[in-house]
Amino acid sequence: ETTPPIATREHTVEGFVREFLRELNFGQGVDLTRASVNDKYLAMARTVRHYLMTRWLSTLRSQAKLQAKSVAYLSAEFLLGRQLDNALLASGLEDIVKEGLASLGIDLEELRQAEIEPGLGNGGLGRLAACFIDSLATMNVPSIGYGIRYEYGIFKQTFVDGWQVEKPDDWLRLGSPWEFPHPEAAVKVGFGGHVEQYQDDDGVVKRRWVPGWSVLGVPYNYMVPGYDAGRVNTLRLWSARATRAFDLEIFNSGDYAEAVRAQTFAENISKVLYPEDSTPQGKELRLQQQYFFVACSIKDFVDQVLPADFDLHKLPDRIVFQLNDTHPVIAVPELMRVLVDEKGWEWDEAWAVTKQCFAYTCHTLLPEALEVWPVELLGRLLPRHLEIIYRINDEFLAELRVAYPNDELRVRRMSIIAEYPVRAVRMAYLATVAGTKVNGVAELHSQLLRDKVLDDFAAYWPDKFTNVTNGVTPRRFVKLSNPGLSGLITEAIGDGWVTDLDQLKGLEPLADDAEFRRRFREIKYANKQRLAGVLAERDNIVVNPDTLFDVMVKRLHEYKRQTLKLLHIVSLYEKITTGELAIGDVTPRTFAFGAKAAPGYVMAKQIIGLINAVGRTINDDPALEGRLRVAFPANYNVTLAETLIPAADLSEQISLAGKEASGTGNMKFMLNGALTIGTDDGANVEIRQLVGDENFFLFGLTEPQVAEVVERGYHPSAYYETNLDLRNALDLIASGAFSGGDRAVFEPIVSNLLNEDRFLALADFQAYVDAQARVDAAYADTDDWTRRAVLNVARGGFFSSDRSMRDYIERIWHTYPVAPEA
Ligand code: 26W
Repeated sequence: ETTPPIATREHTVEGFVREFLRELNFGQGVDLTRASVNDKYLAMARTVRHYLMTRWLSTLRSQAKLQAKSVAYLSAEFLLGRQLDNALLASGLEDIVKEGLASLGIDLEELRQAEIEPGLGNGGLGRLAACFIDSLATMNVPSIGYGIRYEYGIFKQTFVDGWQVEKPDDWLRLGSPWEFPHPEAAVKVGFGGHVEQYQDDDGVVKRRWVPGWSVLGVPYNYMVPGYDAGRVNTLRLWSARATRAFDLEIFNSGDYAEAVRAQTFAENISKVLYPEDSTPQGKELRLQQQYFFVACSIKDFVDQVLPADFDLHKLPDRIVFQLNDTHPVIAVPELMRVLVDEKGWEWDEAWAVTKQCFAYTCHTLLPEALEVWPVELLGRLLPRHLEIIYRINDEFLAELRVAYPNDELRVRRMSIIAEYPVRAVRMAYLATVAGTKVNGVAELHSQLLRDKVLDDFAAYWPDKFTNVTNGVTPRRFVKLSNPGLSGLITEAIGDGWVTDLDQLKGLEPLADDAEFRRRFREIKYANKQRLAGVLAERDNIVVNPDTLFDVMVKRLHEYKRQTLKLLHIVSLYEKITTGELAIGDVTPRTFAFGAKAAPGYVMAKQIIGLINAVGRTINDDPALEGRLRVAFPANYNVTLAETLIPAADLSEQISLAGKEASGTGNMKFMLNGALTIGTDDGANVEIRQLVGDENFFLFGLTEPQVAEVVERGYHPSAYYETNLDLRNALDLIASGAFSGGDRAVFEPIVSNLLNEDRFLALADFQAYVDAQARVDAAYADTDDWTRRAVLNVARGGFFSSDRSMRDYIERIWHTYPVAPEA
């Protein structure tokens, strides 16, 4: 058989220059002398992606031929970050491009800065999905990511008088060179309507869904290029369009305005990413989004990806749908509906297949973050799915009643349907019942899932539960974001670490090498200078690279306890202003924050206001002699993380024990040579085990201690009354010292801490301050600090997302790598 050839590009400077000019002239329709930065960026992006095309097409071709078992990673969020550098790295074009652009008098850095990052995620969960697909491609694992092409990503954060104000993230406005739209391959998705009974050709009574309305899902493909000649996998994001029938009907009725409105209605589904992180709003549009992308994806996989003659009974040998939290769990009844209603299978037959096709990852422990959909809403939007969920639940409960004949209370506890406060579907329970495996994202988190959140299920299905500790991609978060350190590492141990991060172990002996430490320190210093430049340019913020960079970047949430860090800062300030502490005895520090608050999360927005207010006061106070500074750049995102993290000395991971599922920022800091001050929470536990107690600043209550304190009855005011430093800090905030004398402004924060303090910030205050004193002492010995920093890098290899992928493969997916044909 003859296979048509795939076009290739010439990997030379001249070849690149030719392709680039062709894109600029023919693609953008401009000549270099008149090209804008955006023209050049777009031409550059298209040129680079052409260099990846051969690998992408041959990956697709080999997958079509081999039909190897694949992973479909279903995620409502993919927080990709900028694409250009990653594509350059993956295509091995960096040197050629630098030379080629230079010969044209173009500055690569300027083009880099022109890219608007696709912020299609909120935080940890979305960025994790992006790291995972990078690792899967690099490791040659057949896989596809499925998600939503939001027209507006995570909002752009601005500060007005220190208060967060959100602006729409219009990330597509200057063009989107990384995507391949396929409107001709749109799929139709129904909503609403009713379920009807009918007789099939054999006279059997069946039920089927008659949707009330439908929309089209248009696939947009993105390349997911593996590092160093790996596969180029696909990320397929769905965009909603009105169906032709939908608006034609209304057009024919003569109501033009109504027809256009209908179009807007349909397209709203993929309009905007919900900025809620951890508190579900129960909004109808959000359920529409979830069903929309999941229905598109299943249809796509069954009808397009699989060969036409595929026997769906073999589906579990060909695919595993990994559910990234509960957001895509409606896929379970959807696959049942496809098999039973559309393919005409028996229920039992369909359930036997369906329950082998899914696995579920839980990313939280907060009870309020567990999604539940009111039956009223679900039944209105997806009536057939609700029926299917009821039947899954009926059969599950019947099974439980056999296993636990005298324990009706337990059976009710385990019901997928909650009865209170309203009848609702517990999506985590549905995922647990349907999935082959349920995993948490760090050892402690998985343990708490088994022991607390899903304890009844773990007792019933002990083997279903497993752990896969999160990881981060070393390509983006070390190699690209920290070129200085990457160069030093490669010089010392070769470049194998980029795809085999355990090789960082080879750096351990160098922690005792004074010359290595000197160079390591020099790189950290240069990274601080680079950050200082970015903050000056981007935010008009001045920071001093000769200070300790103490960094806390993550979503703003009470459980993460930005207020605890703030109390430390305020306490320091208070002691200096009262003369209790001489300014000359204070370790010069730059406290950097980056955090977005969900727009409706009032307390989180208050805390942002307070950080900025404290920052303004401290930064303007000449008595501090510039030794303390607060830097809170607005709109923390992946791009900023890439310069902030490599510049950090100290990583703040101070959530209340038992609340942070894993954390992944903690891993990025470790791999970039920051030391961690942290609680015994999430993946901090594993970080500390690996790096050693002596190289980690541990403080605070442990999870069992937290449980005990809460059990006994927690009274935050007791800490206020007995701890003078804490009282002084809180009193200073309450006095209006940071709000121009207005005591009302931050009163809600203070009274919340004194009266409720759900996350025990006051209980951990003294331990935190003591740990910060240990940080100061350790930092004073510069050379020894560097030794510990080197050990953090050397012992961080475990936190590569490549390792996470190996764990998923071994414990959950049972798939195999398949290299693309040459
Ligand atoms: C709107 C409802 C909702 C509920 C939960 C939205 C988003 C969530 C996510 C589960 C929140 C999230 O991003 N969790 C984070 O996942 C990371 C990756 O596993 C972990 O590292 C973080 O600890 C966890 O908070």
